Amino acid sequence: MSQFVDECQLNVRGGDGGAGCVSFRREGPVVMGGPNGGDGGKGGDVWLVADHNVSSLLAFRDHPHRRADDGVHGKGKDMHGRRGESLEIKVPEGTVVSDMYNGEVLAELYRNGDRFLAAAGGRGGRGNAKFLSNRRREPTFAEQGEHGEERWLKLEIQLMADVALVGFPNAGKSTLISVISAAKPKIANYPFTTLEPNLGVVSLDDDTNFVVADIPGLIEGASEGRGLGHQFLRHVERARVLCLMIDLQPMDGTLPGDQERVLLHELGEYQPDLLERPRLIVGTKADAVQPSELEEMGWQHQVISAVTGENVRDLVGQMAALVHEARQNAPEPEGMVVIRPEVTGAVVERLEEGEFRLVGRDVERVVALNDVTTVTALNYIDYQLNRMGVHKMLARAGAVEGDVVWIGEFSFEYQPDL
Ligand SMILES: Nc1nc2c(ncn2[C@@H]2O[C@H](COP(=O)(O)OP(=O)(O)OP(=O)(O)O)[C@@H](O)[C@H]2O)c(=O)[nH]1
Ligand SMILES: [Mg+2]
Repeated sequence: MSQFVDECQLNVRGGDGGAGCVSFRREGPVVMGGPNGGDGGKGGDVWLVADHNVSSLLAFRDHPHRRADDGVHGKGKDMHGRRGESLEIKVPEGTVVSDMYNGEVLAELYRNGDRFLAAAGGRGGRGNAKFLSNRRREPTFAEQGEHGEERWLKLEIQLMADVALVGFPNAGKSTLISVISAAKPKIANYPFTTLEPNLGVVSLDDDTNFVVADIPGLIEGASEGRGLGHQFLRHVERARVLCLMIDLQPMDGTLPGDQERVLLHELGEYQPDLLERPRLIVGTKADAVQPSELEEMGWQHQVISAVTGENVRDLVGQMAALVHEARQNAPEPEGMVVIRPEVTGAVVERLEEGEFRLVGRDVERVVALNDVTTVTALNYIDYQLNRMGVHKMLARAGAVEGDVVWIGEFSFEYQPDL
């Protein structure tokens, strides 16, 4: 039995964008032709993808860092750098992804194929060919690639039940799950032994496994809040297949037919389409009843004994078949993607006295030049920042002449417009 890790931390990092290139055409007697530096390639993205062949988060425990490839730098002769290859990390179905620091849920990857962009690769830098303009005939700078996004995530598995075991208290639900899966719930001969749903993975062979949920017992009136069943009906709601477990040796003597009627009534009251779900009906504790008693009760359905194992394999086979069919019919996964707002433009932050910081993807990009020491590069930066309204923003934030303004690693002295 493979170890089951249901929570882990994961550090993801998109690839860095490749740098743009500074290069000029050299042809014949022309000493320096036009600029022909190519753009850097975009860094690869990191995606989390739900995959039904992955069953645990174990792989991340020893290797919590995952990184996509960097983009390749641009070259001369207008050659653009190749994109960094994206990384697809397979996670089990039912993985819930949240931000490790603030706990915010970012994505729920429930079904095979659901995907989430965990860390975007950085944009590639533009080569100097892109900076050619009427005013700038010889751009001697290009952009650096942008860094890939990096973040710490918490992954948790919230298994979704394929099959929900639904029955009266004491019907033998926990006993069955303990026999067909590795789940080891408490079993006892009194009602309401199970207070919280237990989940177990049933593995038939390498390719076939499904999740069974042992739900606390349902009683008449559960849909109106009686007993424990009510709050757990929502677990039933998510299951693809229902298995009604009817106690053939009920403590309180409720006839099997009445149990079946009550269970169906409660399910339907809670949510009518639960009655449309594929379902199996099975009598439990077959070892404790005589065939003649079954006949007296008018029992028409199959019977099992979790204690002797009678018909259990057969029941598991039927579950697998219904689950398989239900999976096939399941609507195509929508490929859940969560889009996070991104700080574009610019925001002014006040640091200590006389210092400010400009934050935002766009301003940061403006200064991401390979060579910020050339006059053309500095002119370019000044022109772009002005165009973005940064000077006005700084004035409004109270900047005065000589104050230091930071953008990333780059800094300049503030000069108010004269
Ligand atoms: N003879 C016999 N007894 C069984 C069988 N399955 C379960 N039992 C007994 O029935 C009692 C209740 O079993 P559980 O599996 O705890 O029942 P449950 O449906 O999970 O009950 P709740 O959690 O209270 O809803 C226990 O004493 C079991 O040993 C069976 O196949 N044959
Ligand atoms: Mg139980």
